[in-house]
Amino acid sequence: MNHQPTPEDKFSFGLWTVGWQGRDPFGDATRRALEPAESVRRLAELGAYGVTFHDDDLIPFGASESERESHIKRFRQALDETGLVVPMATTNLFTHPVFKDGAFTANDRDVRRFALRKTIRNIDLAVELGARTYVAWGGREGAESGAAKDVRVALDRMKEAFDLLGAYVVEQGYDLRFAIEPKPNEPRGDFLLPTIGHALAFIERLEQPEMYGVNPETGHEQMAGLNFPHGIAQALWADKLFHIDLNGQTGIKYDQDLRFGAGDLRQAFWLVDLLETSGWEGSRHFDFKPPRTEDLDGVWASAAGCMRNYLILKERAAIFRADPEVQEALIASRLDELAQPTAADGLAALLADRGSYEEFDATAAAERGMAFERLDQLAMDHLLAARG
Ligand SMILES: [Mn+2]
Repeated sequence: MNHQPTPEDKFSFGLWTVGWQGRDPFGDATRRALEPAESVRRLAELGAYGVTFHDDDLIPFGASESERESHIKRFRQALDETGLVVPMATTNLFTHPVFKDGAFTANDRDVRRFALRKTIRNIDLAVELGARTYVAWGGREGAESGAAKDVRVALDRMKEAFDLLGAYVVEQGYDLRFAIEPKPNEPRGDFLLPTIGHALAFIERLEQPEMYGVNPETGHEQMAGLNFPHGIAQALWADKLFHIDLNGQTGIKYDQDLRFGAGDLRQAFWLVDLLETSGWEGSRHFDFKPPRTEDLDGVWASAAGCMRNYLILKERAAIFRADPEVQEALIASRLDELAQPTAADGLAALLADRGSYEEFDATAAAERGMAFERLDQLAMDHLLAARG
């Protein structure tokens, strides 16, 4: 198979990913700044479909109205020239020092009001550029110490912010949904809405829950030691996977943002298998950071690697699913039985069924092997291209 991406693959990249200059807590930038239009052109050449942005990626914080217009104009020209689309946009509510204690949940009320206005301003631009999804990552919503943040009250403020943003979108008649991005920590000591599960539970408390879903990121769940494909499966099950951030991470440590496929390769394989078999139609969005060891050639190699790894895993997963021996192994592991309802005969029949309890042979059932190891080795063989 050809692993050359095309726009039909729906790969998208944040401007801040390839545009990352390599500044980290211990070192200065190792690369020059990229003009957004330059990134758009290079990504289009590589076979991408879309590009996404934070307001400040496109228009530097504090730019004048005329500067703002010229930045937008140059970006729009590059989009028109290349055919790249903008499926999503988001707000930077974490870089400027004003957000040091958060944005929607900052203890300072005037900071919260500024954060909402900054977000609303970029929602207008996002819609103007065709975005249908608005991501919200609370990059400073959290605390380092106990008394500093009353978490229950902060969650009231978080709900208030999302309800106001939802009301604005409805009032304007925009076709836009919000995707909340969970993360357990970094740069705050502990974040609010740290995992997919926390975010899903929060959404149900909002005034118009149907307008909100999640934007899970591979590394963010893995920083909490969680299984990313399992989290994505639950988001899909809840019909709440509104967007996804693909990258790589090796276990519980700082946010590595490696290119997709680096890090936990087995989880990457199961994730691609899940996305491709679920019929999910969202863009495959990469939120990674080309390591600061790389020059610009390395940046584009890293971006190309994200897409290539996705396509290779997609191919390996499809071959895995089509292998007759795998299909047989799935039956041996009784996946077909998992798909059967437990009591389609109803509660009364279950209670009357002596075979389900009084005459149930727990010892015999306990002795039945599940045959998962054979199934998993087949997956491993396919992932490593030792089969098919
Ligand atoms: Mn990350």
